[in-house]
Amino acid sequence: MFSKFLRIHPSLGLSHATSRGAAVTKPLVALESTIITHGLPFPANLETAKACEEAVRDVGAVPATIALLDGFANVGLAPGQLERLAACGNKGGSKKKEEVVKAGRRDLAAVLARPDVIGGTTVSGTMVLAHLAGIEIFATGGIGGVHRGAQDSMDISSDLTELGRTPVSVFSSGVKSILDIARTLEYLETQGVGVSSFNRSGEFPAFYSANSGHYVPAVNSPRQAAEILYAARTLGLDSGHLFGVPIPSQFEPAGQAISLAVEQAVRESEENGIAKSGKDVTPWLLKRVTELCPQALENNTALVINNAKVAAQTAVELQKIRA
Ligand code: PSU
Ligand code: MN
Repeated sequence: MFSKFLRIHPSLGLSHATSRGAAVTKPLVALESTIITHGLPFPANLETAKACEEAVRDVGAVPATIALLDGFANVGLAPGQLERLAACGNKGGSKKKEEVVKAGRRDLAAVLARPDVIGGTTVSGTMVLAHLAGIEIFATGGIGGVHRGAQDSMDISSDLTELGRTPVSVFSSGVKSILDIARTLEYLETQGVGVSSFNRSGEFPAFYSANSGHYVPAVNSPRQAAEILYAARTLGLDSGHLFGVPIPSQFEPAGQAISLAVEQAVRESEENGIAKSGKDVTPWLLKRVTELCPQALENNTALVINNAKVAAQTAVELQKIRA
């Protein structure tokens, strides 16, 4: 029933397309693809995507990068497909420039109906497809959130409502300070989404910095995270859980300089009207921050790979609990 548009890579060990109740045998970690198509520049996007998959394999789990290609929702990609994603758009240097769309939940059907268009799936889009494939754990860099000024623009990422309605847990370094962190946490509470931080203090991370000044319950190990997920699934909760994983401490010193770049980017986006242009806001801000502060790219890459590792460790622990 779900298989027509779903193409699951054999490495996942799922013999057929599944939804709820799938007999999943390997610890699986979903990875998104908007970060490849819109979030990071070439070739850092390809290097990061490969390194995330490697970090997942290193701890004994199986990575499943998810993207829309050739009219299918692909769950788990071949190396050539990762390269296509990294090179599409403008700057990849590929001979054939392929059309690419940033695909959240609302965009999935329209992109699948056009096999010539590539979809880089956001956190919301990836969560939908991971769930259809029976994958419970998902790693990324930062999720979308409540934008600053959302009281006027109503720009609240569909990532937050997805977390409220789909039982996939997301490991990220929180939300970038291009967003309103306090209101993002409030909105997650409204959606009934459990939030935990791998900071011992419980401070929710703020992407380039481990600290945001906002506190949630702390979780001290992948084992503890897995216990939360086990309880949530056993209870039958239909919502997701958000785990905040702080950036590794050796990358934190540059956080201050990057924060200044973030502030400037947000100011510019307001001045030139970008802040009102829907789905383009986040990619524009991400690009501008990297232009203003090139160090941001290295730190972004480092935290994404670390999040993939912690998510994979949790997937392995969850499987041990169930064994
Ligand atoms: N934040 C980042 N890097 C990203 C994104 C967010 O630091 O690449 C991407 C993710 O795919 C996320 C999406 O799901 O942007 C959110 O976009 P929007 O704000 O339009 O919902
Ligand atoms: Mn938005």
